[in-house]
Amino acid sequence: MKRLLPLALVLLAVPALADDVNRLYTETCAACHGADRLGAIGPALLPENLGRLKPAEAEKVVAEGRAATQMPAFKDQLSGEQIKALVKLVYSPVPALPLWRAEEITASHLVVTRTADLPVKPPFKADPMNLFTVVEGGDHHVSIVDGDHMKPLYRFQSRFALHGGAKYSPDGRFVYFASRDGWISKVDMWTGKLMAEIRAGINTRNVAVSDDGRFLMVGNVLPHTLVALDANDLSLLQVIPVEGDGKTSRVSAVYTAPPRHSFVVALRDLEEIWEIPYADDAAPVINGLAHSREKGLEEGVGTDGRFQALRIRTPDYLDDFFFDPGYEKVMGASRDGKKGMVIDLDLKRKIADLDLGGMPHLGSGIVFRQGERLLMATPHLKEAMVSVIDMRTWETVKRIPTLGPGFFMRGHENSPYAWVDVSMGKERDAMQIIDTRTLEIVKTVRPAKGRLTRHVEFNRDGTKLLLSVSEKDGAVIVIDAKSFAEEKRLPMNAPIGKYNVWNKITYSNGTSH
Ligand code: DHE
Repeated sequence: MKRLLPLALVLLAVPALADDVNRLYTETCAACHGADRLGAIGPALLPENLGRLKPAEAEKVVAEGRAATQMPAFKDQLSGEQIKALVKLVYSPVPALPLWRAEEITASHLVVTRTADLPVKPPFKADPMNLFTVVEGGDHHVSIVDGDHMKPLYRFQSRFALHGGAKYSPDGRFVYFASRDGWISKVDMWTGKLMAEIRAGINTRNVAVSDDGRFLMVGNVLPHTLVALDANDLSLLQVIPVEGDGKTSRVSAVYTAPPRHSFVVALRDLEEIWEIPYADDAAPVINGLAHSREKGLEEGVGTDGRFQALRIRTPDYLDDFFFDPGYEKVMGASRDGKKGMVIDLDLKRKIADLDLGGMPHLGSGIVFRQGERLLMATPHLKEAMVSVIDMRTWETVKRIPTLGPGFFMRGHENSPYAWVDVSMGKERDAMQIIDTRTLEIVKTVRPAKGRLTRHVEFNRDGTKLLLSVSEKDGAVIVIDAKSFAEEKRLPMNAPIGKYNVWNKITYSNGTSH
């Protein structure tokens, strides 16, 4: 028979247990992950930052350690119960929203290499515009690959959990990364050397680079801020609180809109898009208002400093979005994933609805021409199809059924074929190839049977493409873009995103920006 503890004893035991686990955390984890759980040499241990890791996997990491990192195994030191309690603790919110203000950001700033110490010519024989950056999520490394000979040049450790696309300086010389923990790193593509780092947030969505190469804008989930950095040495320029109507908001994503010389920002908790002009001759935002054309549609956010945000009200929250090639219109997907809309950034209002269910992953969409038509295609995270939308009429011209919901789509101006994964469904090893002239699937390939395969990036001239087998003992596969024949495998540790310098700096229609 179970012995029941008297109620008073149970009540006394609860705080005691909480004290125990806090003490355990301080003794075992705080030195690397910070006493406040905001991260130090190890990543931040907050529920927001751990969203991609299941608690059961976290328990395994505590017990067995993490290969190729400084995370040791604790299974000989801690009991199963203690490991469970620690994991429960790090998945619970910290009592107060942590501060990450200008002073904390500035204190984290590190300049590692001086530009003057870099070579003036590439120390390799390959087109520097045809290099690729490959993010290897398995052991948090980055490889720089020579795209002419398809061989790795450098491999270096990155911050923990990079996320979002790598972004380049307009001349392609430097690459910028954002980690989910808010670290922004700048690396020289010609040497693989780390130039500078700064922690712009506690939990970051992504980073954008201005088209003139002068500024970076970082969008944060924690705290609710946008952070402007000097692209040269990553020093802090301005912290912009993301707030309006008495509420603050997380950032969904920030992108640069090159012809507008502005950053465009989608917000998670305000029904607004923000546009932040960065040109020196941009129209001023005065007392929070700027050249308002339609009352109530446009307001500015009065922060002190160079960067001011123009607010465009939207009929819904936009979690994901995509630009037309002229960067005048924004296609947005609403939070419930049931519909979409088109916002005109000049008119500053919604101009059309989009017939888009199944949670389209617009950020992964591509644009291509079909005769006179300008079409956009997007995979869906929750439906087994690719939607094709006419960018003049905003009609859905075709829904192409696929083997499963997908994450990423890619094309290139010099190839008639677009590649899409179906990795959100059961057939995670399949890639489907769509002929953009007929909008039909022409082939399904499975280069690594049963293994998670997704994310394509073409080389500079569109003749070859790289495909990721995104597993620990995975690979990047080099494929001929015409025959779809495999040419080579580069072994890599859970590679996900790959980013070709030329395609990115020219804002190719077939890739993400
Ligand atoms: Fe991403 C880009 C949002 C989950 C890998 N992802 C982006 C971007 C956004 C976004 C807004 C564009 C930023 C940019 O490039 O500047 N991602 C989200 C989510 O909301 C989502 C669904 C949930 C979340 O965890 O935040 C999500 N993403 C994932 C993953 O699970 C992936 C597969 C693995 C991972 O690393 O977490 C993943 N996301 C990527 C990659 C890109 C990306 C590789 C860049 C794609 C590109 O080609 O540009």
